[in-house]
Amino acid sequence: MKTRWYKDSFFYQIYPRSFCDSNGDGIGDIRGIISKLDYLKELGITAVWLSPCYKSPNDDNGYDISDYRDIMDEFGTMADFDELIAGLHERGIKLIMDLVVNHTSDEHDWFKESRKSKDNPYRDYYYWKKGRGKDGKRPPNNWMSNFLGPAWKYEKETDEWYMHLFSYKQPDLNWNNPRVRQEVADICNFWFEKGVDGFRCDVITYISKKEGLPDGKIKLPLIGFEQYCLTDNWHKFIKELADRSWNRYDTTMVGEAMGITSANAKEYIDESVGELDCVFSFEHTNADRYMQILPHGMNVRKLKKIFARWQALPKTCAPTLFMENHDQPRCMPRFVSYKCKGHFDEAAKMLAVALYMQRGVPFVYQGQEIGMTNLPVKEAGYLKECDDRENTAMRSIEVYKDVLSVNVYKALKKFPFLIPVASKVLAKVARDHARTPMQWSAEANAGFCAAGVTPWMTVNPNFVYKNADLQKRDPSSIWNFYRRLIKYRLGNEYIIEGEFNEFYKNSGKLYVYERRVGDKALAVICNFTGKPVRFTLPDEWKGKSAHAELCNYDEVLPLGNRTLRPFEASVYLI
Ligand code: ISL
Ligand code: CA
Repeated sequence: MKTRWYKDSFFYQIYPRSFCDSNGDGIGDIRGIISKLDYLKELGITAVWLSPCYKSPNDDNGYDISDYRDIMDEFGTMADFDELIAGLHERGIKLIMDLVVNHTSDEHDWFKESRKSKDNPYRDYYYWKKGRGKDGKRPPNNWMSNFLGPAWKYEKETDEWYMHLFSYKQPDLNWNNPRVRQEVADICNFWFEKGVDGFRCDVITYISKKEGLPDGKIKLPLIGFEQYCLTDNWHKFIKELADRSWNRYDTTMVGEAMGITSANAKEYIDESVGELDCVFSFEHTNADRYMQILPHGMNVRKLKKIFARWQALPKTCAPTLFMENHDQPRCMPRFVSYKCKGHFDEAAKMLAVALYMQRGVPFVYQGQEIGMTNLPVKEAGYLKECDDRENTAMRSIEVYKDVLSVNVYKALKKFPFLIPVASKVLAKVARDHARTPMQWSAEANAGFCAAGVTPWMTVNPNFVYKNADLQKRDPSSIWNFYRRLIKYRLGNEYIIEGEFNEFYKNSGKLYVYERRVGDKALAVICNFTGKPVRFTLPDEWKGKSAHAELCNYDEVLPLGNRTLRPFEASVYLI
């Protein structure tokens, strides 16, 4: 049944709340997406990953679902959704949705029942436990929520605590209950029957918890991680779900997979396993974090090492290729680490070449294709780094809306002296940065919503010169480069199947590799610095005729020993 269509596709992630507002309430919606289908077609992508659009009270922007078979009021109706999927399919674009089944919303009917009494038939859909200490006033174990604070909330009605690995409005489902597992299979099948082509599975590695829910190691920023990530019955649960649902359709199943790394990936994503097709692993997006918390500049050597480890996996394991999503800060200029003043566009294009000429399943996040940046906030002195031009600085504490950012500030109320530090960190890593409205044009509200409407989230002021409209008309824009690159990549046997060989592995400035098929290869050369860098041909490439395929400068220079221009990226067929 599975054609494994993900092997030759290009995904585009849509975060619906921030994509396009069609009805003037300042919130992106499905009809807004429908109005941009031709835009997606023009860009050339072949699949969309749509972040949650189900019924939700929006404590975590739709990652807290109160009805898995209905559409969020703000986003429209099921009829709109049906039109969306038809419109995508008409254009040859597949659709994968977001499957959020580690937890539900506390406003889901199951949880409303569950919390009523200990003998309610839904009690066992969730984790309920007595507290510790003689009066039961301490949480059942020491696990910490991924959104700060304890992973348990006390309910006096039944004198027990329920588990929530995220916000207290996102109670964890108990997968040990066979009824829960059948519900999940039924939900997947409901959407597959509607024509959905797959799912991105939210925090899927957390669904199985260690028997007895024992205390976890204190390994900041999390406590308990090893007790709920990929433990006990994980494979059993996923295998069962794949049999009952995923593998019965021609799907692509992408796992969001904290805990899966290049070292253990084979056990989870090899085709022979028949569970997930590929995963988002966060090794490379952590290459700029010190102890997983404090960001510093991207470590290019470390980044290359992580890329290379994924590339070295057997052909039956597909890596994903991404730099951004709705939880990550913008990749520009984060991933280049060198100052890119004066060369912003070249750097953005170079990153695209470095990433997407590799083997794997490519994803681009809305706005990445025009080089959208983090919000310019005062705290980090980040202003100048953010972009080429001056922006109006804003105070982050006033613009952050994300439950995680808000929790950080709440938690620090008692320690006000830490707020400036937290602000600096958030200025670089807050999830809010990826959630500012898509910049469509230089019109009011960046064309995201009508003039006079207040968008739900602050628009990045750089929209006046950084927007899709302008870039589509400029042949040398980032947008037009992405479009060319996507077209070049699709169907390209070197990129899809070629062997990956890297050169100058220890260079902290250059990323150089080839994608070989027999005696021909694509040669990929990327300068990660804003300065000219001397390049010497690797022996393997000497004396070969070379045809220039892709370059981020208008003036294409031949392959040879020469000086690379700042952030130059050149691809040759040799
Ligand atoms: O984004 C994070 C920190 O920067 C992560 O800890 C994030 O919470 C984690 O990757 C899980 O993310 C997914 O599940 C969350 C949801 O808030 C995220 O948006 C989603 O991508 C809970 O459903
Ligand atoms: Ca709207």
